[in-house]
Amino acid sequence: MNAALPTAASGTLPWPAAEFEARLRAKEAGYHIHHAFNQRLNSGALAPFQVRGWVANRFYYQQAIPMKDAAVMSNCDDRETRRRWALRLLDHDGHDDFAGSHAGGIEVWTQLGIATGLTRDELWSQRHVQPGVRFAVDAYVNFARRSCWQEGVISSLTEMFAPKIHADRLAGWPSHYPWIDASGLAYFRNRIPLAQRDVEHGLEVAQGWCDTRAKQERALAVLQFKLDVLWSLLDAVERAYPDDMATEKRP
Ligand code: AHQ
Repeated sequence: MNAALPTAASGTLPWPAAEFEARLRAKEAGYHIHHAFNQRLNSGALAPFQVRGWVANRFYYQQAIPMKDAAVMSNCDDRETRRRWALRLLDHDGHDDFAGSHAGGIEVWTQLGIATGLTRDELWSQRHVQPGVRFAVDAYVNFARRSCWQEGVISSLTEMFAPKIHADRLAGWPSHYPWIDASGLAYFRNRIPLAQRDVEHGLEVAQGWCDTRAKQERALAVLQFKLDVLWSLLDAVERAYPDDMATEKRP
């Protein structure tokens, strides 16, 4: 009697590439676009202090991204990958004269903060950053530091779902939050093509690295970890800025 031949269905052979990608994309169900705080934010249900609280806390995430990306680079022995990955750092930190379109995403997010009524010092001092936000973001950076570069790349694939959340903001905020100057929304507009470029690279790495079923399953677990980072960040922001927050404590 021959032992059952290994098959993808039996859990021993890797899934075909298209099925593996579909399973990665199916994780969208856990993306923070579905978090109650994000649904209130993008439907116009939040007060200005709550929007400012979110912007100030997400600034901590944005500032961490180039450090996370540098951690991935520091683990990467492949020059071709580093050449492509280096673009991500420039996207966030800026390049050349660091002015205008060269200022970088962290500066553009600073402009978003100022458009909501925060000061540059409020953002850069990190004084509004909540413990749960700091823990979630630091967990992401530390994951990149201690993981192989391929898993670090895979963890960025939550951006497969990011174009929709940016599009929601661009579509809704001007009417929901007319008190925010429309120029402040530039970060969301700028990020969409960059996210699409980065996801293309990330999926190439995931497909090349995950040549066994175990690695494919591990990639799904890595993506779930990052989804949990984003979800936990919003949990902490939601808890910090309740509708009945004392007026004098509001950002
Ligand atoms: O503005 C975002 C960004 O620059 C990045 C980089 C990428 C990564 O390396 O993990 N993920 C990411 C994300 C950004 N914005 C988030 C949002 O909701 O505005 C989404 C987030 C992501 O989907 O991972």
